[in-house]
Amino acid sequence: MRSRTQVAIIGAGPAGLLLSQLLHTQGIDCVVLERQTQAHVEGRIRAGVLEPGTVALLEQAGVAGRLRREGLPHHGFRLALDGASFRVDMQDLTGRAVTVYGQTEVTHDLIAAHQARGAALVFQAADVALHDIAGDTPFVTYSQDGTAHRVDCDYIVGCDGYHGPSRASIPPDVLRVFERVYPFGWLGLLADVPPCDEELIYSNHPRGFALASMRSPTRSRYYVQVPLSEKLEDWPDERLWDELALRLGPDAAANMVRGPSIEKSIVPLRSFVAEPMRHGRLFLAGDAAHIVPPTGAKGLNLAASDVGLLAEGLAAYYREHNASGLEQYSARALSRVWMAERFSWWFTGLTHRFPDMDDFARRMQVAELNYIRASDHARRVLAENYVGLPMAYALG
Ligand code: RFL
Ligand code: PHB
Repeated sequence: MRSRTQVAIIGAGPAGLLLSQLLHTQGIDCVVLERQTQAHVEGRIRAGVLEPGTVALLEQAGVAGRLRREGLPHHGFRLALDGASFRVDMQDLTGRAVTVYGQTEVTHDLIAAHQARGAALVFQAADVALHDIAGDTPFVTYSQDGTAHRVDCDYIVGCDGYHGPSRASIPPDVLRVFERVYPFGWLGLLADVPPCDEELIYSNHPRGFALASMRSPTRSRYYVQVPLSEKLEDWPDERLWDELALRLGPDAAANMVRGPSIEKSIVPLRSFVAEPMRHGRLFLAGDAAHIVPPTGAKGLNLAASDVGLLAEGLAAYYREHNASGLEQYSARALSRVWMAERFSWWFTGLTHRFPDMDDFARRMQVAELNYIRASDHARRVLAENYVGLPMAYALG
């Protein structure tokens, strides 16, 4: 079966779904092709913190109704060193706040909006392949239920995550990749218990990093740093709760409500950037082009700022034949990406135990955390990055 659209989007994660919704508001026709089932896409537990810029894009896309009602505004967060914590007041330091609202909910709201308007959102699209990306007549092929499909288009946008086919379609002599793999992962736990604090707690502890986060007043999300060799079956819930109580410190432990996990998984930590984010008629957005360690809560937010830029560029192109936004997309997106990469790498280094860390390196962490606690300037640098750097920083 053969069809035609203006923009073919590969991947129905937050990047692909938000882009499709933003393009819809501009009257641009697109198709989203997703390999997994809807249930699989909606069931993935991932990020939880939205920058104000991401919330603004979801508003612009017309999908922020439930987010406005149920999202939790967070004006600050806590940093703990060896169990004693202090607060970083984002609102006071930057005038802005983040919103705690799960990626699962964002994805759910975006899919619901697509289905309500009967948009072209194809689940279980197998063998997605990109063709003629460097030429003038790009197209995407896939199969579904044994039928072969071909979608002709003006542009292809690869929103298919780290393992998808889009980045792999760019010739290796064009693509440059930059990478850091960290020697540990995060063991995460989701449980239907009230959070141990009103705000998030990032903890640097001699036993390793821990994070207390949440999804709602009745659902908690916790993480502990673990070696990559660790097996999930060696972490029954009670062991994980004990470890969290130790690493987060006595105040958090006193308020911690334990309960059975409803999800538990180990995620490796990686920094990765692929340059450029455009090749011919293919654009990359979100995890397809870059990965950050989750410490800075930037992964989902970068996916959103990429597609915000791309939607603007495509709108100008279709509205007034102005291709400058599309031409500048890669450089502008990468400029912001690198700033978020730097922050995520730095915050990971500040809060985690590294296997090769000597006493000097530990003292450096302690001194830096004490400096952040003591200095408004140092706290403002942290808060400005955490809440999300203004797009203007990247536009030059
Ligand atoms: P996604 O969400 O990975 O979506 C990509 C989509 O593309 C589909 N796909 C294909 N579709 C068609 N054909 C193919 N051949 C395809 N191959 C793949 C996939 O099925 C999927 O639906 O990327 P996107 O949209 O760029 O969004 C990025 C965010 O999801 C990501 O940055 C964050 O979730 C990263 N991340 C976290 N970020 C945080 O800020 N905090 C976290 O706690 C956090 N936890 C996580 C995470 C990422 C994880 N991954 C990717 C392994 C936990 C995990 C497990
Ligand atoms: C989460 O709630 O999953 C979360 C929050 C903050 C992070 C990472 C993950 O930095």
